[in-house]
Amino acid sequence: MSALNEIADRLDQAMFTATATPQIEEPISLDDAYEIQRLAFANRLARGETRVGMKMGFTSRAKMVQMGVDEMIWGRLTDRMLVEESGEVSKADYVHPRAEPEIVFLLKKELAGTVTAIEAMAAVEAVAPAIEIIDSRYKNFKFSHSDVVADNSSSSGVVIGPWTSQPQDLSNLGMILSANGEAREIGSTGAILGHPIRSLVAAARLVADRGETLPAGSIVMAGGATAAFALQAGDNVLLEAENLGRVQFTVKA
Ligand code: OOG
Ligand code: MG
Repeated sequence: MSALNEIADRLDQAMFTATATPQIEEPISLDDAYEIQRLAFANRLARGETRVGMKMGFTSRAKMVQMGVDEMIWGRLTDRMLVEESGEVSKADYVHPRAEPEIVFLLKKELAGTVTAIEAMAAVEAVAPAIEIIDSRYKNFKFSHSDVVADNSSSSGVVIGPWTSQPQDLSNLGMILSANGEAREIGSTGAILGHPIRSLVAAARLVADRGETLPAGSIVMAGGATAAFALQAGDNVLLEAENLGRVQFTVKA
């Protein structure tokens, strides 16, 4: 078994058992980190999960500053990560989950490689507000750029709100993420690379760099517009996104 496989299995087990694992000791290249991500994801597919899309990370200044990584990253999503709107998650299923406000695109056409913002928007079937539940498998939620990529960019869960098929201007829509009626993070879709469509443009390019595409029917998460906050048992988390609607979920022990 190669070293990359061993790290992939360790990260997969950490995720599966919701137990923190140490950061990767040896410095690894970004290529190796994406290969570890691919290998660990293959374990999930082998357990019967299906791929539903991808997520972008570190597309806003707030997220880069909070985590100390200043380059965009991406991760893979499965059906098991989808949390029902107004549903409930169990804190015990995660290591140290956090929530952040996002925008999700549903694609009606495949996208890959270099595309313009107009081409990217033409491939979008619908847009929805979403709350991402991120969870690092690393101790203390601390990681380097390559560590977090190997850990599937902290992909863990997503609660998707109402789909809008003819979205208006997405450049500056207010987002309020609250817990138990108290605002925790306030931002704008404009915090995502100036306009969330730029995240979809970047997503098409980044997957193509690794020989992949964004197939029709897949969802693409544009990245957190604000910093994330730590979830506690008992939290009712609500995202209100201007013009796009509301989405919420509850955390139990
Ligand atoms: C890494 C994932 C980043 C985002 O939206 O920027 C991310 C992390 O913060 O753990 O999901
Ligand atoms: Mg995110």
